[in-house]
Amino acid sequence: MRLSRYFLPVLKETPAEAQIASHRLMLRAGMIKQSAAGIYSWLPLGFKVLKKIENIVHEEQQRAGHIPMLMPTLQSADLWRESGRYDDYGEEMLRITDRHGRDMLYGPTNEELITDIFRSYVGSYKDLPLTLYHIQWKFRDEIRPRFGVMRGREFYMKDGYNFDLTKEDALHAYNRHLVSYLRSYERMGLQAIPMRADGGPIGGDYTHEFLVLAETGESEVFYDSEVTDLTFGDREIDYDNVEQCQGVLEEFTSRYARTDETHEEALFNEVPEERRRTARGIEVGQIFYFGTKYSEAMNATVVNDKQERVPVHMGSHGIGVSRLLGAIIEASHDDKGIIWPEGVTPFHVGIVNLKQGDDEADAACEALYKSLTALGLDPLYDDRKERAGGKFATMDLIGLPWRITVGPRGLKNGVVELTCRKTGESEELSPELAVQKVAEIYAGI
Ligand code: P5A
Repeated sequence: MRLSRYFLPVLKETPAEAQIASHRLMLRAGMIKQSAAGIYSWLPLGFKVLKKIENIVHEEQQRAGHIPMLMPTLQSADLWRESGRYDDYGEEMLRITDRHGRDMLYGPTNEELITDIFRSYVGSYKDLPLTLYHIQWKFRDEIRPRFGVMRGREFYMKDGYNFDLTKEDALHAYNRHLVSYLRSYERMGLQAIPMRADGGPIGGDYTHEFLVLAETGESEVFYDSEVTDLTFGDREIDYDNVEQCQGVLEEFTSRYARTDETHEEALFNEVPEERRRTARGIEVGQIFYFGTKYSEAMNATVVNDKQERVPVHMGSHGIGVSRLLGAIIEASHDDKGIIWPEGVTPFHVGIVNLKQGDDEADAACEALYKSLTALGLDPLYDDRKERAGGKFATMDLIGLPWRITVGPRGLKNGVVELTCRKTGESEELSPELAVQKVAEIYAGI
């Protein structure tokens, strides 16, 4: 993309309404624009990152054997009356009446809708196990939407639902989700720690939240510092292997790590004092096992091998896709702007032409742009007639992990400059080597 033809409405001033870095930076970098309290338009740069995150989630869900689909945002109230949650959900549910006077709602989550789909088509244990998921907008009429996309009213969520014959099978589905979530967050450059949590309005007492540690996080968390040493890495996992998935659960959840809702001071005090930590965290996902809560209320049953009709065991699993942008920025920024992890960056590399209009510099930038694109990379070429300082400031603000700077002086010696956004370190190399290096960096991502 050439910046002169892109739509990147960066702001010079710091918006007064933004209280935390990620919100400020998303507004300043022209990623989002508020349309109403807690509701945002995703401008091209923000949309690009949103799609990158969504794509990682899709890949990791499908790697785990979960099946993508799409359900609507608007739902009929009838299903929620069946489960008993229509009244329970309270003011957070946005209720709508259509022209025929039918009660509708903008879905805050989809347990009811998916259970209805399941019971309409599945009747035998032979069709299990089954995990369906979608990535769709949700609406929760939060009393205090704040911090931009972090606590929105309309937000983008991946929500998955498993249907199993037995509790054991459903717990395997739970473990599969835990593994796939760990992988997903790491690919986004994040450490998200699974912590024992509370079921809230979704229900179930077996649930973990995934938290990214950050001072601006809304949850208070208590943990054994050893949990921050754990990484999933690129180990191979067989998602059908029950013991392997259970092993990962034990590895990542056996130490003390809890949100304030489930915190137990006495248990926490058993952790050696030097390892006890109290901090704040951003909840970027939650997984639940809730047994037959919805299947019994909504009559979602299958016939087992003894010809008995039994309710299925279920769980649901959510990732806050739009919230993740905020969480990633909270975890990775400096006073100049965002620093995108390579896995989610909107463009792989920026090209800064120090002297637009200079034949040699223009030609070198064009050549770089072509070679990078030919390798399947996605560069952002700042081809505007602007001061070098302004171009650098924009690149730093929007946070591309790598920048190639091209100017007449370097070109005389046959070199361009490759700069790492995170460390600020630069090296001079030939344009060919710079392209090769960028390609190598992204080869495994
Ligand atoms: C699991 C999937 C559920 O809704 N039902 C379907 C279960 N879980 S949850 O924890 O309530 O939400 C899942 C994740 O969505 C994100 N999230 C939000 N993001 C932005 N703004 C909000 N107002 C908001 N509410 C929830 C969180 O990341 C949460 O973990």
